[in-house]
This record gives sequence, C-alpha cells and structure tokens, in this order.
Amino acid sequence: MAEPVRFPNIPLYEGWGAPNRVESDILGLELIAGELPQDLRGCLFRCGPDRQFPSLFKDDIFIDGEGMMHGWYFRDGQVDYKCRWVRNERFLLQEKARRSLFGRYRNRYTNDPSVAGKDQGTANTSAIWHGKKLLALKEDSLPMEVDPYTFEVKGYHNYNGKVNALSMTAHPKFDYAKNELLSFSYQAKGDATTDFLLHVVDASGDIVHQIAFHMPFPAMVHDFAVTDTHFVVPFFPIMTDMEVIKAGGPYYQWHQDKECHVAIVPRRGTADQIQWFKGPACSAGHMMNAFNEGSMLHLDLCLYEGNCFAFFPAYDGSEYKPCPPLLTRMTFDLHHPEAGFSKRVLGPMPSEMPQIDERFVGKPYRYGYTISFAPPRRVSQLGVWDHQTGELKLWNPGPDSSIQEPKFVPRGPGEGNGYLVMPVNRVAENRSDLAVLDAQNVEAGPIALFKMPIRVKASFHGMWVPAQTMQTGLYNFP
Ligand code: V55
Ligand code: FE
Repeated sequence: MAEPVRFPNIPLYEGWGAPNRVESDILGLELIAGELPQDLRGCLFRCGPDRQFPSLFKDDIFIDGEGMMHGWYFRDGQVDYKCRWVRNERFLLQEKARRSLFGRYRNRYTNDPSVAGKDQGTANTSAIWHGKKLLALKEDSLPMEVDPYTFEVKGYHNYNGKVNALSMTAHPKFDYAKNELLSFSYQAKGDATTDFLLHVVDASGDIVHQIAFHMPFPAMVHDFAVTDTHFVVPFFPIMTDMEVIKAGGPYYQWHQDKECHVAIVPRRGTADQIQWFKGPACSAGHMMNAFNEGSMLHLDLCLYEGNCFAFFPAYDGSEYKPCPPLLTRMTFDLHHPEAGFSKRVLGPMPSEMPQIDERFVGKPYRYGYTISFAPPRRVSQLGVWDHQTGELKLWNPGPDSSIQEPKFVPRGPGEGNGYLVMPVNRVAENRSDLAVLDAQNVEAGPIALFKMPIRVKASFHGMWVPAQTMQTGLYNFP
C-alpha cells in the first residue's frame, strides 16, 4: 500500500504554484478575441516542471519537478493543445512506486536507495526542434527525444556518441542562416567536474566541431551567447561543492567573494584561443543576445548584482540580498582581456526571460522581448526593448494576470516583423490563455486570444516550429 498523496503547505505550492499533475488534450481552443493570422501555421513547443508526487523534502525549489511537455498546434485554422509528462526513467519508477524517489534538486546523495544508479533527469526546461527531432532539454542530462505529436519518449540523443559529455544545456543557440545549432556541456563529466565543451551541430544534427576546456570552478552555466564569430560563456560564482552535496546539501551555492570569469573564443576555434575576462561577483540566468562591433564584443543579459537564485544559499550562510534582474550590456575589448569588461544598464525595469527575433542571433540587433516587472511587481507585463531609441514598450495582460516567456515568430523580412506568442496566466481564474501579438504593435494588445479552460502552471522555455519545418527539418524563415 502506498501513502496518501499530501503536498506540504509551502509558499512555492500556493495559488498559481500548486502542483497541476494533469495531462490534457484540447481540440480547437476557444478564440475569445481577434482573428488567427492565416500565415501562423506550426507549433509552439514548451517545457516546464510540475510535481508528479510530493517532494521527499519539504523545501522544494522552483526549478525542480518532473518535466511536462506542452504543444500548441496551429493547424487547420484552429489551435489545438496537448500536454504530457516526459515519461522517462525517473517518471516511470516513481509512477510504479506511487511516490517521489528522487530527492533534492540534482543531489543524487538524497535519492531513495532503491533508485541508486538510476537516471535522475527531469527533462523539464525547454523544447527545441533540430535535425528532424523534437528534444526535451535539461542541463544536467543529454537531450531527450520525444515524438512531436504524442510526446512519447524515444530516448536520449547522444549525437552518435560524439557528444563526449553526460549533459547538454537547455539554452542552445540557433544560427538560422547556417541551420547550425550551437550548444555546450558543463560539469560535463559528472557532478562538480570542471569539464566544459562547446559544440557546433550541423543541420543534419551531426556534431561537426567541439572545443573542450576546464571551467575556473565547478560552476552552474545555465545560458551562454554567440556572436557571428564567437562563443561567449560567462562563469558566475554559483558552484557545486562535492562535500556539500555528499552531506545532502544544496547542489549549488553562491560565492560572493569569487570573481566571474567570461570565456570568449572563435566559433571554430580551439581551447588555446580562449580569452578570459574577469570582474566582480554578479550573476545571470539568461542572455538576450551578443554581437561584435569591430574589436568590441557586446553581451546583453538580465544581470543581477548578486545571486540570481534566491533558493541557492550563500556558501558561508550569509543572508540572501535581493537584487533585481536588469537588462545590462557587458562590453569586452578583444584586444584587452586584462581590462575585464564594462557594464551599462539599458533600462530601469526589472526583466527576465529575454527573447529576440532569432534571425538576428549573434548580429547587431534592435529589439528584445522580455517578461517585465512594472510595479506592482506581483504581476508581469510583456516588454519590448528598442535598443536604437532606448524605448521600452509594454503590454499589460490585465488584472491578476502575468505572462510566460514570449516567443517571436517571423512573418516577413526585416527585424521585428513578426508575431509574439505566449501563455498568459489568468491567476485569479486559475487558468491560462494563449496570446498572439503583433511584435511591432504590442500596445494594441492581442491580435488573437485563445481561452484555455485549464492552467498551464509553468513552462520555462520553448520554440516555435513552422509547419513546413516539421516536414523538412530545415528552417527557412523569410
Ligand atoms: C535554471 C533552470 C533549471 C535548472 C537550472 O532558470 C537553472 C534557471 C529549469 O531548470 O536546472
Ligand atoms: Fe533558462
């Protein structure tokens, strides 16, 4: 007999954060405002965590939880929705046991002894389409291939054994012009290792170039950036201590007295060409974009002047100091790595989950799209940053509402010419909407708004895949 399922009363599980645990199929979402643009055909894939069963510990954290895949299929003039758990080894073991068997976030030393040596990956962070495969991503594991229409698990994708790593990031970057995927692996040989690999993956899904080196410390590397010519990899002082995790502690700790290190290297370069830039401790989860300007390289990121993860404590027990994510431009002079880097805050509105018109990944660009926190910060708005004018335009989704990460969908030639598609949290109604906006006129509100009778609790990241791409595997944006 299994124990009854009881979720603890913790703030994380209150209101919108309550575990959802429901798989859904909705054929034809209700269109409650506007019209669906005729040229918007394809699928928005997203992935996020939910809780299959109550955590083994009472202090669960936001980024843990079993992966749930979401798909909004824009087809036949309607939008269909599907969500399914990623039925990986962890999920199936727990399903059988009717309880959680895996412990603290990434800490295998806190797992139930019955699952020693089993795969603890959650596949809960993003979904991408590349090399004719739909992949559910989690930075501590290899990409998990799932069926694009049923989300049935097909197994880990190891690039024909060429990946040389136990894990790959959930934040790869697309170079649509070359149909290349740029990716990386950190702690690539296991817990607390400093092994790092950069990968160039071609259109067929083959790894064609790698750069292997060691991080300055066993860092968390959630995201990175690329320019047309270079990889840019920040190592912030959030790191893993083997002794701490063996004792059952947190997988990551914040080290305010260590420096951040940024590695910059040509995309087809070698480890001996890496240039290192250093600066005082700060951190970021997410990068907006990076680009070259002569010998200068600019990196735009949602920067915290402190610890970006409140739930990963300081190593010395010092108190967490709140700091807002501010969109910041870091500038590196490739002729003077010894000079470190400069920082310029691009605007006062705290913002996260930065997105761009991905046709401009690595290039000088004008527009950025974020979840922005205008006061009162309880709710969020869509932010559209214009780096040319310095202007920030906002769309307020309405009372007791907030948005999830907006994805840009190209419509025609020219940067910013496209749609923004995002789930909207109708918090008071405990359900979601799916909004489609014109990226060039967000203040007008949605051009199509679909009502969802259910709640899409949290999906971190995802991707828009045009209908044609799902047939050919290739991206061919205007
Ligand atoms: C993040 C998210 C993760 C993770 C590590 O947003 C960092 C940052 C959803 O999983 O495992
Ligand atoms: Fe992320």
